[in-house]
Amino acid sequence: MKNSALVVVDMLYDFIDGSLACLNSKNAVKEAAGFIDSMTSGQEGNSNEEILDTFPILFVCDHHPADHSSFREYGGTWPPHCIQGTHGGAVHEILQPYMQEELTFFKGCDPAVEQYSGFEAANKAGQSLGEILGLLDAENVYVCGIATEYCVRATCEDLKKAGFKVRLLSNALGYVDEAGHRKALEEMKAEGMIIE
Ligand code: VGL
Ligand code: ZN
Repeated sequence: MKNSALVVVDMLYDFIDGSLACLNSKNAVKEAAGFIDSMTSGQEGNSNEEILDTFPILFVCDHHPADHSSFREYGGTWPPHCIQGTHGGAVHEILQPYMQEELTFFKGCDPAVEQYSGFEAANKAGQSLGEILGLLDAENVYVCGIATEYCVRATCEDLKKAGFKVRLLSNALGYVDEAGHRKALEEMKAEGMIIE
């Protein structure tokens, strides 16, 4: 499909079954993979690279140093998570085949700075998510990921501000708290995001 892209936010092992395991995460990963299949089913037999030519999939990854200020031990509120180079910081294996270096964005890399929004993330070449989505000429941006109340929401709000049509895949979300998730969805709907 032309002018569409998918942003996968923090579908990383620590948020799925690790130190910050979130509700519905395993199911959310399966839903995300199913969505990718459904968007690319007309392209059966094609390589993942060809799929990405027509339906770009961008990955946002929490990518903390071991002494990040968001960790309790260093004055923050979270247990240590998504430390650079660890299994906990890796994207779930069923989504890994769709990853490309230039479409993978890292955030939370500076020990002193908390970054929830994918818009603050950069790829290896230093390009931002917004910059690349602009280059891809994406109009509809589908979003899935973890956690609804934090990084997913912050990313969606920045996408909306930047003028993209945000389509939130509500079955492909993991969350810290069920009531918080529902409230965030309601509020995002009111902010103009499309809940799919
Ligand atoms: C997140 C807590 C800490 C998230 C990241 O991805 O929503 N939450 N770091
Ligand atoms: Zn984090």
